Amino acid sequence: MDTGIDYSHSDLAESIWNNSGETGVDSNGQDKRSNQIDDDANGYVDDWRGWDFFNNDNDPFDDHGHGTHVAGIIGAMGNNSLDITGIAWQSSLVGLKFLSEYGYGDASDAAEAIVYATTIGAKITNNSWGSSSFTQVLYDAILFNKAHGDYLLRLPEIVVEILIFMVFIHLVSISTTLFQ
Ligand SMILES: [Ca+2]
Ligand SMILES: [Ca+2]
Ligand SMILES: [Ca+2]
Ligand SMILES: [Ca+2]
Repeated sequence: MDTGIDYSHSDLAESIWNNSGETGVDSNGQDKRSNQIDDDANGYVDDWRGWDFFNNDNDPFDDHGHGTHVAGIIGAMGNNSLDITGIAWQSSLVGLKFLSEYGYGDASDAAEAIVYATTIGAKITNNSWGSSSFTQVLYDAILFNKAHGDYLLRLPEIVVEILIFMVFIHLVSISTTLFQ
């Protein structure tokens, strides 16, 4: 949940989530991704790879850069000789864009994105953003998420991944020291 994801990025492209309800062909032989029909009846037309809640369109492409940056830390593909390796690089990534090209957005769009993430069964949402004021609509969305059993951050999994990452960093620093 951020400014979107550059889903064409070579180190991320293979990990981008696809909505099975909006892919394939419909009964008229049209591509469900672009038939302008809400094939899975979830309230979003042609949302085959996430949603742009800021611009209200089906293209969550990152026009800022921050969302792609954090997506890379989480899920950049490992063992591919490209760029970096994410701390959980076998994850499936869905871009839920609610922040603009300037990095700001509305709590109501964030709330919609949380509900969307909950509905598609996302296990974790990354929330690298904040607000200084309480918003009821956001609070309600968090309660909705909680009621569906999927906490926004599943702490044990996150902790394990961070520990693995720290061990990795430690090994890198040891090997760097050895080879100096
Ligand atoms: Ca849909
Ligand atoms: Ca469609
Ligand atoms: Ca867009
Ligand atoms: Ca990589």
